[in-house]
Amino acid sequence: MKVAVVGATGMVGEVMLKVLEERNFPVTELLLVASERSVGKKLIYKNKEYTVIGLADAVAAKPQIAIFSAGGDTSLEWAPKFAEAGTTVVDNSSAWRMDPTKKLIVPEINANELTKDDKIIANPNCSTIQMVLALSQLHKRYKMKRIVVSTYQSVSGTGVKAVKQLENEIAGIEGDMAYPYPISRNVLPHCDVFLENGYTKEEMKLAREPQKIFNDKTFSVTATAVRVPTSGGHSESVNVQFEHDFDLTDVRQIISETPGVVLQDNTATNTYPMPMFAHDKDEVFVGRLRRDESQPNTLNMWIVADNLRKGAATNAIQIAEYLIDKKLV
Ligand code: A2P
Ligand code: 11C
Repeated sequence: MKVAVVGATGMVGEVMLKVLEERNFPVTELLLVASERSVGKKLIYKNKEYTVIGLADAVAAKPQIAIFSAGGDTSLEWAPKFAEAGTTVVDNSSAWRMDPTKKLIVPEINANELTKDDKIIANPNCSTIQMVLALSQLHKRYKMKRIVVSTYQSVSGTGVKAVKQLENEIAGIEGDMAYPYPISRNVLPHCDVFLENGYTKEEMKLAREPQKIFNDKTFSVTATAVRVPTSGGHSESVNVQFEHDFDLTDVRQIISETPGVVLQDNTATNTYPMPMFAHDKDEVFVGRLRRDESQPNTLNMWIVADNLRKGAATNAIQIAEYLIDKKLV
């Protein structure tokens, strides 16, 4: 496969190269693409040096697959150009997610919707991916009615500048601020920009993307997204009400059998998911399973994943693997 990684110099791009290498992705030719600022820069993949190229050169090279993580504006402008040249784009930005003509894919849930005609495929938001994957098999069995989710999101979700802000604050160094307030020793109920309805963009992604992924509008989601001073790994407290009642033993069994999900749930041994355990892992970790005693058919759970892996790079690469496996590219 001739593969382009667009945004290869970025934080997600770096993880993409690592994941492609780890999974021994069938790369025959690799194009590493970034902004004009980075053209000529050298990057290493599988011990070999590659020179970063610009977008126009990458389109002209007609890769079979282009995996994008270079921001929404780059995707809006360039994904259609790649698609026109015959390249299938897997896009990690929010640009195309809610476009009714584009599919929003978590491979374990809905990759079977993909066809050869899908030339731009959207990767969901990181906090959405881990939540829907953890809930996917429970939804099948008990049918979700309503989700109330509160997130505890790491600074790596914001980008390099935010990671630097946290590091500077811990080291007591003055520097540029990615957030309007300090993040060290603080918690910001503010991920991404505020919208007219008083929610943030991140909260609305959590509210809307799951229905599209499950192709099901019969359940609803309300979210509060919070930034916490962890460097990597997003955590979520999820309260989910089902149509049907459940048995906690069955819930544990279902979660432990959900592809891509690991159950970490034993209060006797203080076993529960944490960002420090999820770091550099491709799976989604679930624990603190307990019945919400305040209303029927309702479950409380805690979900953690590496937001740069399953939340971004790994999910996008799994989509690309599916396309190859099913001969859709
Ligand atoms: P560059 O390093 O040349 O700026 P991050 O999410 O860590 O901020 O990274 C964003 C990625 O997207 C980087 O690889 C960045 O390249 C790339 N990028 C940003 N703007 C553009 C653009 N206009 N065209 C191509 N790549 C871009
Ligand atoms: C965050 N979820 O943690 C964001 C980062 O729509 O792909 C990813 C933004 C997106 O702030």
